[in-house]
Amino acid sequence: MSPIVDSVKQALGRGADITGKVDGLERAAAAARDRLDPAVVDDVQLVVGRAGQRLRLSADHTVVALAGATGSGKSSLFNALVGLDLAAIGVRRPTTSWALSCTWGSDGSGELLDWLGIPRRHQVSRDSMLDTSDSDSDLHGLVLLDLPDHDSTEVSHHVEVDRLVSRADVLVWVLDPQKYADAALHDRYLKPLAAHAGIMLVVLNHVDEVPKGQLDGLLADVHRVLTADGLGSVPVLTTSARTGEGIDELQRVLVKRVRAKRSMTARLVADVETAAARLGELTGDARPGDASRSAKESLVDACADAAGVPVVVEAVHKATAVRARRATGWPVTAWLSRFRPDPLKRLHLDLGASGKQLTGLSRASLPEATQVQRARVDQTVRHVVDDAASGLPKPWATAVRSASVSRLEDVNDALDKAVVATDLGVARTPIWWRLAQALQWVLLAAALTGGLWLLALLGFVYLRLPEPPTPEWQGFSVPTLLLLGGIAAGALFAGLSRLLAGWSARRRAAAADRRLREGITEVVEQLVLEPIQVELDAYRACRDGVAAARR
Ligand SMILES: Nc1nc2c(ncn2[C@@H]2O[C@H](COP(=O)(O)OP(=O)(O)O)[C@@H](O)[C@H]2O)c(=O)[nH]1
Ligand SMILES: [Mg+2]
Repeated sequence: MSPIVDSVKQALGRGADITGKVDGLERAAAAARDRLDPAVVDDVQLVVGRAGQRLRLSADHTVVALAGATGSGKSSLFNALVGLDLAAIGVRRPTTSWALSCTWGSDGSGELLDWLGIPRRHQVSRDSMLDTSDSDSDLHGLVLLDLPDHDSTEVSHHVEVDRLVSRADVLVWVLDPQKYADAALHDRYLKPLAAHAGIMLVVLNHVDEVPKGQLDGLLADVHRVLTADGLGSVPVLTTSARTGEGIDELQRVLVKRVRAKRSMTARLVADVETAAARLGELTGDARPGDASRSAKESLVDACADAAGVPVVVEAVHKATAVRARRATGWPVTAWLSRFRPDPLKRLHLDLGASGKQLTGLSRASLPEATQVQRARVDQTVRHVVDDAASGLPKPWATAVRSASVSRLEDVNDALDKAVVATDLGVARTPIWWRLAQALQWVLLAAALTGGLWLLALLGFVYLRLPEPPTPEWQGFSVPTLLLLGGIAAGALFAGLSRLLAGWSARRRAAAADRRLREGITEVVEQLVLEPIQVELDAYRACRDGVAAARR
């Protein structure tokens, strides 16, 4: 959890509601960073930061800002509420470029005023005044601000107004009957704050100057203009700072707000919800699925093809068959087959475990992927992306798309490495090969023994010597049996071994295929699917964060 949210949680007792919302908005902003319009994300993060700061400051104080155009009567109303002529009226001296504050019950308000940026010399404490009246205790906790004119030509005034409008808990818009429809006020401040109706008041000042009989029509028009801003629910009061009319009512309304102590959270909730709505507009409420199993499989297939897996598997098949035959065949033909090339050696893949450690990172002599194979990989990636990004709003779909190709350049190399690093399982010599080989040698020895024996007998006949007695078995002479039996059994067994060798080769090829695909799946997951997954997770985090902020 972030430090901001932590401190927000510490400030609890101020409604777990708002902390959950700020938390959600913060998560959403973090997930949207580098994915959505940076200007929007910056704004949202500002709101998160501001909310966290305000929540850490005094919850016992309600900051009420008097805002409005030059001459609308902000300073006059400020003085009327304070009961003293603190604010300079009707003047535009440099001092008015700073807001003036008056605090009722200043205990613990220092940090809040610092955060609001009110210079010490512009801070007044109502407690320190001699003439504290009864109504003062009602306003305990009020921090009243007299803002600079929002329509001032001085840039520093605007900056000050904007900062305080964004930080105050209650906004009182002081309007002049002559200028209440001023477009600058409505476009710059009121319309963008439509979600803040709950923390706003409109005060129509200078009513002493409105001819009797025209007031109702005027109020109706003010209401019409506010409704057009989306602020139809904002209460409109009428005052005259000159005659004192309506000041009591204004004070009563402020007392109510200060006592309820709800304005601060209401302000933050409105801020958070407005910011969340902006993110929500860009994010929507899609439910993207993860890359499907079938999509993964087709991606692994395409990559396996491009990496030459079928070529390697075929080589494993052939090499195993050749080696098995060489080991288990009739020794004479087996010896001759040594002169045939080994397919794995040709691909430089028969390196054994230690050889691989030395050269594992060098490229195998596999054929380069063809254009068609590469195109198929690209197309499959696009397919996976389309699948994953379907239903996502544009900026998020774009993020998924660029994530999917962010590491595509590394894929070829990684696939080569995966193939070279895979143990193809061809180094081991199966026991049955050795047994068969031993048996073949025994049979060959028997045949040779029989043959030599017969030759010796032939020598006796040739030299007309008496033939030595030759043992017989079942009426056949043993040397003949040895010679013919040895050859026949050797040939028969070699045939049988050939069948077994074929089976052995198929098994090893299948095992090599499986292991190679495991390696390739890893590459695909790491370089293609994971980056996509990160974007989808960010999307969900943003969507859920926005939902939590708007709940
Ligand atoms: N007739 C009339 N004049 C007012 C009223 N409120 C303020 N004024 C005058 O309007 C001028 C500007 O007032 P000020 O309080 O300085 O307005 P600010 O610029 O909004 O602070 C001053 O001359 C005030 O005396 C009002 O309710 N009725
Ligand atoms: Mg003023």
